[in-house]
Amino acid sequence: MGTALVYHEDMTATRLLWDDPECEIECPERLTAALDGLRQRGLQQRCLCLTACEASEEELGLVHSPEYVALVRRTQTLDKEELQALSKQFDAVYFHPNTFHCARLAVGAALQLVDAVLTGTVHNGLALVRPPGHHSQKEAANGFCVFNNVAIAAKHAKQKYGLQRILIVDWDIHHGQGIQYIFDDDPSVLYFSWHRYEHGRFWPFLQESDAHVTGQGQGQGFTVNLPWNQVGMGNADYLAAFLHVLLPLAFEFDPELVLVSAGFDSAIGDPEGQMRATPECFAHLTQLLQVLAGGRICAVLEGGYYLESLSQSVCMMVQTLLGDPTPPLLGLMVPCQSALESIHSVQTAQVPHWTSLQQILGPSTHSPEGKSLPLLAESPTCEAAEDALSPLQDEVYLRPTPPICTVVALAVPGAALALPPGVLLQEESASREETEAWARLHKSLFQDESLAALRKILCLLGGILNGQVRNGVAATAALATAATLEVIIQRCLSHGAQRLLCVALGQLDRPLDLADDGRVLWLNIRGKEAAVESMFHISTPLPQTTGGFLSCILGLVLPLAYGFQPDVVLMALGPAHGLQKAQAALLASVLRGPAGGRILAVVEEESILQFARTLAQVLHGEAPPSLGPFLMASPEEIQALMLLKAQLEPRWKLLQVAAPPPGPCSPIA
Ligand code: X5A
Ligand code: ZN
Repeated sequence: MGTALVYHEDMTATRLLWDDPECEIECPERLTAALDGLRQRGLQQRCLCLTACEASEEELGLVHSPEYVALVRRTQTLDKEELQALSKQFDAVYFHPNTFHCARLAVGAALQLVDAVLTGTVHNGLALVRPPGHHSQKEAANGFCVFNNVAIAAKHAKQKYGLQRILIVDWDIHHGQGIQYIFDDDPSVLYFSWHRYEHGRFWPFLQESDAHVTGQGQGQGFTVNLPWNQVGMGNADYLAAFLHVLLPLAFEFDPELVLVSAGFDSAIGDPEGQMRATPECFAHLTQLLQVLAGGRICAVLEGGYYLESLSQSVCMMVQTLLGDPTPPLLGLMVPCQSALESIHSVQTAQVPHWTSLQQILGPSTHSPEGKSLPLLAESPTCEAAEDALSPLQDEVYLRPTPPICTVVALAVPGAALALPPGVLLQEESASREETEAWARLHKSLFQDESLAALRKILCLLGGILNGQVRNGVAATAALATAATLEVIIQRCLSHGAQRLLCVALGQLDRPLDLADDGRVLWLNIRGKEAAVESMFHISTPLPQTTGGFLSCILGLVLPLAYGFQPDVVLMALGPAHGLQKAQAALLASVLRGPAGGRILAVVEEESILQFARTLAQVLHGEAPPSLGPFLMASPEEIQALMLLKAQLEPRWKLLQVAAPPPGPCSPIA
């Protein structure tokens, strides 16, 4: 089981034969650049490489009319002038004598990938294809696209495997209007697309790319358009769109398969997109999608025209699909004003269709007379955010994978746990002298057994801090959990960690003598009131519904975690934590993101037998199990979350979900 890479070198055999500035960017080097990058970084060698085969005419017929397929087939024998004349009948398209062959390989590659994932040959994969597909329609080529690779793949997954819910995430910077049209009234395919829109002034200049378009008939609410009205969107804007729009809907939808229309013209340096997201951002977007559909992700290349950025972003995605940790996201984690307006517009359009958004916007927002939330603090304009973002680095950030991935540390023999393959049991302990020195503040709490546990934890933590070990799970003696946390925090701060995020579940108080200097962000999730003691000391009750829990993770924990940019994450399950296994797994899985995979999960000994295996699995890169049916958050849960967010937003800008609309109504204007 692993990651498939589907390709055929014949897909480099179509190219523009005449002068056309609009089409010349769609060139064969796009594929060779991506593949060279994968090879140079040793990523291709780690994938299951499959050679694409042409799709059959029957498979093309899942989306396209026989007449259109016949028309494309005839281009094989046309001369250059005839090809040029035919190309002119479509918008931003060129044909080449090899187009039919390449386009059939592109569809075939997408279908092979879906087969490999749905038969369980691999967990996930990427099809590197040309021509792209998402603009193509039943009877029309459009925007460099000939056949709609991803739409055909979705139809195939429904028809051959009986899937009932497929999520398509289109992160290409153009609107995949072809996919939208094909599944317009189909509630079994949730189509999400963000795209450069500029209020309709950007190609393909369509009204139906705007946020108010949500699908037809039974399919209402299953088309989700997020139009970007300015260029320069960056990592924080993309992350905010995932946390506050896509992921809430996706969890509620509960897909069986995720297809990604993986265009990288949304990355920095691309001449089409003019956006600012760095290649690392695509590692994080991929990792966030991996918690859906049991990790079954099939990505298919769409656009991407700046070869440097394209190849680095493809590497980031494949590396993440393979289970490697995500490199830290650079830049100020502050979404720009225009992005917040766009996010708000799609939330407003979709709120009648999705309970998860009703939770976010508050109970009254979906009724016609309902008012939207009180408007929130200012955020910088796109220009300001742009200045703050670092330019594309010469070398993409690739952390060497630590020699040891995931380690479980137990004081008692761990044989009963049946650890998953690839996860190691910690054998060594830190020296007694060193451990006693760390524990001297709590001498009375650390005796024989608890000291033995602490020795193991310190040894594991040392491995994580010095880069020998990626992450780990450790057991603490029941009475010593709080004291152990305190020692871990001190050890992190005095040995290299600039910022430490502690997510503490259950009855665990923030260590009293910890300075509130911004180096530790303490987030306690437990069964008591929401409270903001400081911008770095926050408590929130543990929601009892799946909807409330998801809102807490996506709307609070992750925005704080990504905004804080920690270099280590500590997740602690203390006494009376009340978490279910699937909840703990989801939390651990997403908390791998903000700190480059460096996370230590500490579990008090009563829960360790129940949680260690699951936590080790997700930290090792497996998808978390499903949370079960989506139940709407209770009014109390929604209120607690909104209260916290309102207090925290001035410091933690990724929490924002609404922005004041510009214009005469605005108090600042
Ligand atoms: C797949 C893709 C873009 C077409 C742009 C035409 N197409 N100006 O990125
Ligand atoms: Zn594109």
